[in-house]
Amino acid sequence: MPYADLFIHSASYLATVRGHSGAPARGTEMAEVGMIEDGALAIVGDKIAAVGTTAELEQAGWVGPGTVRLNASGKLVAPGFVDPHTHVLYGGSRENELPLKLAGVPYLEILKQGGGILSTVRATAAADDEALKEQTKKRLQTMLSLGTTTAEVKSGYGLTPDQELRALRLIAELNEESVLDLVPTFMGAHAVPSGMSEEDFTELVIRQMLPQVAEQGIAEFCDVFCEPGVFSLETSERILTRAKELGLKPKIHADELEAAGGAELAARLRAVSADHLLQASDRGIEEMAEAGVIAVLLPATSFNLAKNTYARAREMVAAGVPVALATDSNPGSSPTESMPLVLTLGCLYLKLSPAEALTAATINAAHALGRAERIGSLEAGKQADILMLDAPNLNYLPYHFGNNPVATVVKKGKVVYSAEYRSQ
Ligand code: IZC
Ligand code: ZN
Repeated sequence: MPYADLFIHSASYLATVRGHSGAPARGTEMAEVGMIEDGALAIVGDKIAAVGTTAELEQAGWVGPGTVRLNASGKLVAPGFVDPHTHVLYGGSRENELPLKLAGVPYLEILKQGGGILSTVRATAAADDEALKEQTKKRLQTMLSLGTTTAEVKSGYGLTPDQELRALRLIAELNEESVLDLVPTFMGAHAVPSGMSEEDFTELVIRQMLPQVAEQGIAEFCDVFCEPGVFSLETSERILTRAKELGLKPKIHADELEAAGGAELAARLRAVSADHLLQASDRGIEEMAEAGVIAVLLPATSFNLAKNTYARAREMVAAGVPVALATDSNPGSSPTESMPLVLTLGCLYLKLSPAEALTAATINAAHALGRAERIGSLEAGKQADILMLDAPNLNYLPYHFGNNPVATVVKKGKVVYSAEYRSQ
């Protein structure tokens, strides 16, 4: 047995979130976070070698002369957050929409007038590769400092074959160049470009974009903004069916603003996840549970649209739908990078318990990205993506909000962020 390279010890609490790697946590399993008091982790290379109490791991002989020790006393140790729904590759920003929003102009009305997503499409096309990567790297760095160690990133601000392929190529480059692991999703069907019909654009997505994306192997998932006034249920089904045939796994923006049968479609397609779901029907929720579709809930979007409508997470948990949480980080409806904020909103407005929210932001989020065998929990053999949080217990994490609770981020066994460095 080798000695540990890194030994994190004396954690007030260590939330392992263990036991859910084979299948997402559902129902009462979502509250099982495998908590260890006075917890410790032995890390060898980029992997977790052992998990237990500090005394157990010391007695087992993990700590040797070359072992670096990190004292987590007074802290909560948890898996790195997994953010399974983001649109962080974009040019510009949209603070100009804030006064319109405050005056009551609806999100889709701004889009219909050529603003919203379409204004970000223009800003993204205007930025050269380097500028776009620089802006995105800054957001990724913010995410890392807030505890996110793996994130999904969608294309969708290109809307032409060239620009969509460029976005996916840049996501691949950013994955190589940044500390976070990024998971690429093709979302050509994000908005219908000005001057085109939904039908013509859908043909472009199906006949040109999807085959090229599949051939280049640069996306794992395909997503569609299924919403009346954007892409209809029928169009969404056509696109996702073709995507599946080409080997891309389906995800769907479903039932966000109107109940349109998106949850039912996700179940029918056996989508990996259905996201948003504020207006999902009872039947849609039941069918998602039967089909094992993960509900990726985005409470920061509800909060930021200031509509006082949140997804019915309690009904979903009761029905056996596995629930995950994500930021939806994007310049229009959720301009934030903060998973800690999402955990707070998930508790306060989705009524998840702190334990359920943590499960949703770690192992269930990892399942929503097809990565649960490698990340999302603290178990021997898993990648060493670990947070030391300035919270004496789990309740404190969502309770104390609006500040960054992250003290230290370990990614693949290396300390990559420490709050202490900030003042130096
Ligand atoms: O830029 O507004 N909802 N897509 C669907 C978004 C929000 C992103 C945006
Ligand atoms: Zn989204």
